[in-house]
Amino acid sequence: MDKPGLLVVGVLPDWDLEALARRFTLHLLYEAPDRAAFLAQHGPSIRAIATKGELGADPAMMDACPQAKIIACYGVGVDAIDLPAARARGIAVTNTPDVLTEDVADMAFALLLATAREIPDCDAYVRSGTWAKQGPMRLATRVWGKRIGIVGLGRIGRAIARRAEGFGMAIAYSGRTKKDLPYTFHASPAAMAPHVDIFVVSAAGGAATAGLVDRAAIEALNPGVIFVNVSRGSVVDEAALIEALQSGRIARAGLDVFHNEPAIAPVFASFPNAVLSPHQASGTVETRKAMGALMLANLEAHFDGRPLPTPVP
Ligand code: 8YV
Repeated sequence: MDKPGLLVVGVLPDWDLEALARRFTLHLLYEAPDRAAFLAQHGPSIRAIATKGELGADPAMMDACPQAKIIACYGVGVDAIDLPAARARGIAVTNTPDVLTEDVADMAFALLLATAREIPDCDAYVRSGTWAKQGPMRLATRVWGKRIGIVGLGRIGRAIARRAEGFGMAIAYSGRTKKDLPYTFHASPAAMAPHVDIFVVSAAGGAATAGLVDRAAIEALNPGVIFVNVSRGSVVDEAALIEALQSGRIARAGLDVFHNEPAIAPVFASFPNAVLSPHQASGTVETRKAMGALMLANLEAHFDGRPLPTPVP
């Protein structure tokens, strides 16, 4: 029997492509020089779409693949998938929650420690021989025991908070609802901003949170604050963020996500007080294998007529 056609929107590791190819006929959209022509040619035989958090799926793609009744996302964030359009077409959407939570929280702390303790500069100081020539390096700033504020206390936000407990921090959060947790709740990022030394963004992306960390929130930050974002660039007013980095209100920033990835605003590269990362928070072999396996499990369940393991409501 012919294997069902699967549209693969973005590059996936070979181990995933091999596993998917056992069950599906793969159509690799990312290799196509002309996307529209590729979709026109293969769309009619495609019965499922495998996409990625940052690539999503738009209505034109859905319309080009009228037989596709599932979009499986390799990533937890489905903000780039047009969910109402999928719903209107009777297309199920799945994502990969939980399996990446701890890695993303690790990355938030990696960026926090790297910025506060100036790890990239430490590394350069040793490699360049400056240490041997000039002696001890300038002093950095402490992480443990500080006041951390987390925007969005979902799965990832809670994993960041658990790590913050280990660092003896006073923990605050902002979100839609107050949770039954021993952390201080603020109704908005702007309300939380003046009360923290470290400001971490971990809210889900999408229309509901676009610009949630607005200019008012950034201008309410304590001068000297450390700013970390591991969610989506869209959650933050990037112009205000850039101005705050220029003025020094934000003393240090650890950023894994940006507007317009991967062609981000070039000015970020000019900030000596920022540590930049290419949307890499879930980027470990272990987690990416788990994400690929969960995406495949969702696709298999769909074609076997079983309940989807992780549907997006
Ligand atoms: C990306 C992510 O999906 O899970 C998410 O929402 O942003 C990431 O895990 C990852 O880069 C795979 O493309």
